[in-house]
Amino acid sequence: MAYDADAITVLKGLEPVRERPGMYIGSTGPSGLHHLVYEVVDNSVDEALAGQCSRIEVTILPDGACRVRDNGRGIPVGMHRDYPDKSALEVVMTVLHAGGKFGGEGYKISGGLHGVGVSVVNALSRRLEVEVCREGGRFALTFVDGGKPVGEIRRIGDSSTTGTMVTFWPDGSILEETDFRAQTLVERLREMAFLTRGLEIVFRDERPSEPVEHVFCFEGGISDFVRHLNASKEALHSLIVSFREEVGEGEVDIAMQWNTGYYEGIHSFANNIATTEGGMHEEGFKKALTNVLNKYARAKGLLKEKEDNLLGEDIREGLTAILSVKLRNPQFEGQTKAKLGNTEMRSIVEKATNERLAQWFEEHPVDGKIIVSKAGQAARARIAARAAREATRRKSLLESAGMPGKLADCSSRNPELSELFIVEGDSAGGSAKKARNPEFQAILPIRGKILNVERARPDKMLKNEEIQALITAIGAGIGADFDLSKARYHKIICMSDADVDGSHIRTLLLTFFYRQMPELVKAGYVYAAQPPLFRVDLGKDTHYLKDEGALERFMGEHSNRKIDPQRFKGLGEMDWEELGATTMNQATRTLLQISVSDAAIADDVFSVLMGEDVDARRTFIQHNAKDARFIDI
Ligand code: 0RA
Repeated sequence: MAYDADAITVLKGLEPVRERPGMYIGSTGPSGLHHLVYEVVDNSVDEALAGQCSRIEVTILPDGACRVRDNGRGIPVGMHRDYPDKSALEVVMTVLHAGGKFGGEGYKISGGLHGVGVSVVNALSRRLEVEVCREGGRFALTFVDGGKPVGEIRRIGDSSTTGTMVTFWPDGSILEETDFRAQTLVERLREMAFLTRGLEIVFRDERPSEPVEHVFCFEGGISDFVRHLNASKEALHSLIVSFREEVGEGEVDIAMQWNTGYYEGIHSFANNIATTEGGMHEEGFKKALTNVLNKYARAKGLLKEKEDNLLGEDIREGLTAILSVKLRNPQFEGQTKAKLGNTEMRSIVEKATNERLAQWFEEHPVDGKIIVSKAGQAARARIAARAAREATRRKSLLESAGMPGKLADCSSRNPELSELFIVEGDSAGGSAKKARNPEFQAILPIRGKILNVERARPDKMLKNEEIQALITAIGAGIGADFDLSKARYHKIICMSDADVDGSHIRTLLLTFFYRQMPELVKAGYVYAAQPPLFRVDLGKDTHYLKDEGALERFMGEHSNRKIDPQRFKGLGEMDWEELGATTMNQATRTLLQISVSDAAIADDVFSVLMGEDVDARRTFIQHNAKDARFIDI
């Protein structure tokens, strides 16, 4: 069967998308907005996976629209079998699930988070223009108001090439925000380029007076990804372990390298979608990894007969790995549909890893010995850390009510209502204690900068007093023992100054939560307080304004009047009433919820921010300092 206009199967119209956008793009916030871009790009990447496209350009236009152009085959433009009066292009753009991937024929393997296709983007755009080059012509069609076609498809010229160009203006009446954030797009597009070896992805932001451009193309594929993730760390051995196997209609692609750090960074993908909840492919990989290393260590006498086997967690300490599988009918399960359910993938990945990794170790005895020795050290540190944890637990039982002395706890014992404010400095801590509602707001003052957990061994970290106080106050344990259901507060709010030091302290705290209590972050329990930057007294009234933008707007609204704004330099400058009214009172404050949508990207950001590489950190901060949302990864 010719795969063309006829292969497009039709399921339903676009109204459901506008009625329940969350079902299709996850949320109507920033993550949903960026999802629209990925949905279009995914279609172009599918063309690349089918061997039909080598270049994708993503451009944010000066007026805020997003344009995605590829050199694939172009969306079919002929009349559609099931809709005699409509072109296939119109059907693809206005009918859910009509992307051409559902007929069985056509794409062997395709990505896309929900596989709903580019029509969802149309449904959520106030305007969308599509141009296709195909069959010697250039064709155009425009839609407005969430997918209403303006006339019919028109042939607007000749063309000797093929490809698709989609330009869309997100609909601000449905999406909470329509401003694309360049850094978010850059990170995800770079990730897509790593995952699709040899595909060129260009990103251009034309909003600034001097447009910014990035070109991503990685001939090394996921090996380059691992090199990139480890670039801000110190590699334990120079080579990157990598192997790729075609299995049936799919493939398994693995690259890995250990670094001298203490955290595990295994990032798995299925059809280019991040499987942050793991799944069968990851299970198979971990099982084989533990097996291969123990066998190798015993065979080479690096592990003595009377010694215990190395545990998986010992072996994975400091490991950066990318595991990317492609398969025909991926089953996504789990709370966020980010867990691969296909059972056959477990044995396929396990078998490939058992064979190819064992072979690699045989061929690289010098690296092999270094890696096994690192795992041995991790095992000894694990035993020491357990002892330190036990000591923390015993010590906290001896103290009054088991809680740290500095904690001003709340009286409520209902975690859903309870909030913990982590406050920098004793003076701000004092104001916060006066301003709080003691029934459900607890205050934990911390002194200055807490330990950087990115660079400390787990047993050393557990001996740190501020860290101990945090663990005890939250009450849910730490690391592998962490139990979300024991968390004593469902809002944990980092309250620090709006200056550079304050943002460093906040980043140290977030690093600690992300590395040691990732479930807490994923559950959405972690927040940053947003103290205002300005105070303006007008007559009898006092106004608090959160940033320069708000101050400018306020001055614009009161342009008859003389305004003398006071700038807060830190939390300590506010009296307790002010702190309460602006930052703590539930009725008047704003909180920023910390989210982690992509663990590989978050891992990268934290390594850069907190790791050894000073230059990388400086560059990152210079690029992101102006954007207050940067902590919202
Ligand atoms: C349906 C069928 C074919 C390609 C496409 C859709 C297609 C969609 C998009 C969206 C963005 N870029 C795209 N490129 C292609 C197959 C066409 C054929 O067999 O020639």
